[in-house]
Amino acid sequence: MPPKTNSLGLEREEYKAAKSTLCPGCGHDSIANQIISMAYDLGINQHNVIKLSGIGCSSKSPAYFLGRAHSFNSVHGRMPSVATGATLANRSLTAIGVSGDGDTGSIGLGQFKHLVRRNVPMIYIVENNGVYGLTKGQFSATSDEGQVLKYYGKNELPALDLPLEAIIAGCTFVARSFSGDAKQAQTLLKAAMSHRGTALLDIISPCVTFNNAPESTKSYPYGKEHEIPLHEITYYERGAVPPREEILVDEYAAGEVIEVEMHDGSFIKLKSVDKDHDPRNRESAIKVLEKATMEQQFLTGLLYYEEPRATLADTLHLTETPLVHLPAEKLRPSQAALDSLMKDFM
Ligand SMILES: Cc1ncc(C[n+]2csc(CCOP(=O)(O)OP(=O)(O)O)c2C)c(N)n1
Ligand code: SF4
Ligand SMILES: [Mg+2]
Repeated sequence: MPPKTNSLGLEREEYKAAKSTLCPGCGHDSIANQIISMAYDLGINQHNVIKLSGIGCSSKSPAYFLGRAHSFNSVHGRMPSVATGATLANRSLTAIGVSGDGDTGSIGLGQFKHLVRRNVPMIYIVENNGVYGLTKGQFSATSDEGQVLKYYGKNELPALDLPLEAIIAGCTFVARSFSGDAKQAQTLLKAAMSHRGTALLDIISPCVTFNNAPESTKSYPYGKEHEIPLHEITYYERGAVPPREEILVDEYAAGEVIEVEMHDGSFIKLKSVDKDHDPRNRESAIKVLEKATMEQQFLTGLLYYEEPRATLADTLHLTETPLVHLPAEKLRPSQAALDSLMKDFM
């Protein structure tokens, strides 16, 4: 039997990259596998993708997926500024950033919030394990308040909620998932690929070496037992027709279904499970997250979605032609223009 291939005639194997050097069972490896499956299923052309990361076990992940894509492993917490530059220099690239809770929530929080505020078009994945895995498990900005770790004592500080930070900063696609829920994470990844603007995916990704005790909200046992998906989510590629019996309604209440059309004509269908949450309502998304924090609920799914707003390249009125493809004479002022400018200073 010939091997199974996708719309580009490629096998899933061809979307893989280097062999992982992370600890066996690390949640980050599940996410790399989910990115591989997403890209294979959607028939993504890897040459049009740039992978970006900072520093951390999570930030090593881009080495383990899409081996034919462009890649830039930056400095700790500085991936957002590199991503901003890369996506401005070549607006035709699809950017996939992988970061950690330390990389984004601790050292990189300022950079992250400005990336979101500027609406840099990219998928921004936080592999959130609630510790600094690479440097041996210190508390991060998303560690549980009151958590006790053998070598570091008690965490006295409240945790930051990265989806909440993203919504407040103006993010138009905000989701949370669990590395142990491969189907949901893959569907959200596919939807995020169709979004025009920053799409934040905060994926709880357990560190099996330093933060996997059942009472930690970032552990596998906790996630498996406490995950509350807000809805069943299905992604339909552009042109796909959903089964006929599915009646889509405008008003969203528990048990009903909404359809959210994405920028590229694909759409997602959300069927609420037991929560009355409309992801198109910003106030409701903020309230749901505040309540989840107070009650230690592990809610997953699409938390907030808004019609795409101008991306940074639009705001700066950049030409549609990627800057990297413009000839030098279009990028630089002519000698005559410079001479005339100089005259104004004389
Ligand atoms: C400027 C700078 N400060 C500190 C460090 C040390 N450092 C490396 S990775 C890291 C934290 C990584 O944590 P996280 O982003 O959560 O990734 P994880 O390893 O948990 O996946 C720290 C503090 C560094 N490399 N550079
Ligand atoms: S230390 Fe933790 S985060 Fe790092 S590879 Fe091991 S399990 Fe994963
Ligand atoms: Mg971490």
